[in-house]
Amino acid sequence: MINLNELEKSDPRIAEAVKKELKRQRESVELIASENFVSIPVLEAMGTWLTNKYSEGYPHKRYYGGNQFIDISEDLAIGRAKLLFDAEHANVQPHAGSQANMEVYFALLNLKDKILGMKLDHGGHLTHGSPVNFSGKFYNFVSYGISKETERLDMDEVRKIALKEKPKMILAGYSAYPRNLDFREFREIADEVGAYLMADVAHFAGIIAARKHMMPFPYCDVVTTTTHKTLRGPRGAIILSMNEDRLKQKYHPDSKKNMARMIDSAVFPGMQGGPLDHMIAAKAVAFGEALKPEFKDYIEQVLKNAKALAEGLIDNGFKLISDGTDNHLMLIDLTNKGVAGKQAETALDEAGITCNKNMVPFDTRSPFDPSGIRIGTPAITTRGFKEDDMKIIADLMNKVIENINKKNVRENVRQDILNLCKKYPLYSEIKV
Ligand code: DSN
Repeated sequence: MINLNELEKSDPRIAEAVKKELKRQRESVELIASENFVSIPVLEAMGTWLTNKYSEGYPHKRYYGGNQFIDISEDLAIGRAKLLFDAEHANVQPHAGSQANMEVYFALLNLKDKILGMKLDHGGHLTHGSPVNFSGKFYNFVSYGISKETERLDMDEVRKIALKEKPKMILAGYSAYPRNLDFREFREIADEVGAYLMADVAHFAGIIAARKHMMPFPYCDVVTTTTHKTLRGPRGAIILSMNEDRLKQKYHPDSKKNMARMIDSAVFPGMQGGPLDHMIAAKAVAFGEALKPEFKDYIEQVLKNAKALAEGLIDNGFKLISDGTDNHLMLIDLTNKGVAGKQAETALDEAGITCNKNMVPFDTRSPFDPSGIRIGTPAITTRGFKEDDMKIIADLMNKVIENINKKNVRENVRQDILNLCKKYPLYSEIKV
């Protein structure tokens, strides 16, 4: 049983902040599309003495002694990750998604090489070439976006850009795109221009693991994902790759290099030192959970809830990018409601609904005060929310947005949200 008894005695100010955060999570509707609530076993694994160990290297090949039990944990994490994603190789040591992406670029490319990725304001990620991020500074990123008419990816356009730019790598993946990706089409384009195909599936890894999205392998050469979004594990990331022989033939016919070795040495010693062994153990626990049939039910409900929430919002006059969703997230352009993203984020937060402001494609406003918000259903589905609750949430969101200057409306909605949250207790086993 997790409690904070010792923390309360030794550091009451931190204990207080930790307790208040639990109360906030329990009493609000968490719609941030990239967040989730891990299980108690995952929390327990994270809070162990595995954090005390140094284990540079990989299982059974370490630079420090005393790693026999760390090896068991990392071997389990690797084996489960491979099963979840049909991968031939898994590196479970990346500390976070940005590191994982950096490690792949470092493994396969030279500085200033050209990468074709999705535009940030069309749903791409900071590490997909933003000029303020290492990716935009160290590599030569060119980008594809969505079509203005359909608000979806136009693969003919991606192909045209790839043929013109001849990138060394094509990057498929997003952090704010509400539709599925077709890895097979990306592969065809990559083959035409002789590029590596990398997928960053951080947002939809859980949907892939539940086999509710096209599998990235065998189409992609390498796949990165964080472990804490739809996959519902601890914070962190992994890198997956495919059949070494195929890659050897394709890229390095005469050398001993292969994808697995290149990735492993980019992670350690290339970019990282000692792995976070307590987090790797927690990743293993979460992957074990994701291999169970219940995880498939969970992801199905995430998708049903997203569809129901999208419908509820559309019924309330909200403009959703691409007019709906295939996955766990929705991107809402608030222009027709006369409210900006930042104002909406603050007002909804006061009412107990947590989301984030977000650029929308072709946004004319700034990233600090964009036109939209992004929402998603992974966290509330973990709590047990169902389709009927989505209709209620959509109506309450509309109430707040339509009455953006009315504090009393927000206070009334806050009460409705508290009542809704009481129906689905969070971490009721934890008494702090
Ligand atoms: N910050 C994450 C998200 O919210 O999508 C991506 O890394």
